[in-house]
Amino acid sequence: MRIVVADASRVVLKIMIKLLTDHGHVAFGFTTGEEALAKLVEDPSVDVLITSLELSGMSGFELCWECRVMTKREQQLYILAMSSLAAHERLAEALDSGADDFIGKPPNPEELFARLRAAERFAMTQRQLVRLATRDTLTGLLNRRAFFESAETLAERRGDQPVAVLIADIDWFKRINDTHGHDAGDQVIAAVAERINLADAVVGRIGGEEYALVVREGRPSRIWEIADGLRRAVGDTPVQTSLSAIPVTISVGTAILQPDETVDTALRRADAALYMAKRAGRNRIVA
Ligand code: GH3
Ligand code: MG
Ligand code: MG
Ligand code: MG
Repeated sequence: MRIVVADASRVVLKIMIKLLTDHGHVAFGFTTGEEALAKLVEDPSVDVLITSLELSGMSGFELCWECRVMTKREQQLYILAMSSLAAHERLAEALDSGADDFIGKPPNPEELFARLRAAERFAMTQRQLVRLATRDTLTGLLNRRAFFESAETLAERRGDQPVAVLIADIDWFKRINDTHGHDAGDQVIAAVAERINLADAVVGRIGGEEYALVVREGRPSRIWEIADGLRRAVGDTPVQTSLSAIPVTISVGTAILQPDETVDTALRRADAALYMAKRAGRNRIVA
């Protein structure tokens, strides 16, 4: 795991970091709460914070509290509070400040690793829950709700950077189901998802055979190229299912987010464009 340790004593830090690194963890030591917090805010991949409650400047209690407020993580940070003072009084206070668990200082290595194993179990459950809540099981893309959440967040923080939305819908999909069966249809849905899952976009499955993307792009010609790239990625090669190679095409509608517009309304405009693409014969883009 990736672990941040905060303790006022450089000696304690050195010992703990050696102990943690020897056990295969990646550890970062800080002598103040301010520095530890800065690391946690900028590095969302940290799993665990082990903090002494007695820090100069920002206290360990404040650090616990700030972590809960400041680090907007999809995945929770596990906080292990460490104190040499009257353990029981401080325990309640530390937990109320947002700590998950508590260990005496200096920590007994066996106890420390047992508590870190508990943290690991917690983190794994958390990851599974986040995945179940946000991902579509068939394609692994964001599900409808998570797509809108991520897309709106991206849109809110876009600043001067323009953003566009795209809707892609598989053409004549009912025929694919009717001709090749529902299982093959599912395989087509998954294969199309893989082909349109652009690395630098928020991508979701928002309907049965309907996908939506948000890209950081405002130039109409580039948006059209992105959309046509998706169209070709799907249409150029038939989808190989367990039984047959199925030719598949998509139609795409696009819209550029206007200032103050939400993803939801822009997507409605993209959907209207998609409808026109279908009317015009499918396997095409309407911007
Ligand atoms: P169009 O070109 O106008 O989009 O025609 P279409 O046949 O694709 O029409 P429509 O979008 O209305 O059809 C979607 C069909 O997708 C209807 C539904 O039976 C099927 N479908 C929805 N979800 C799933 C799924 O998870 N798996 C499979 N196999 N089929 C699905
Ligand atoms: Mg349709
Ligand atoms: Mg369709
Ligand atoms: Mg559809």
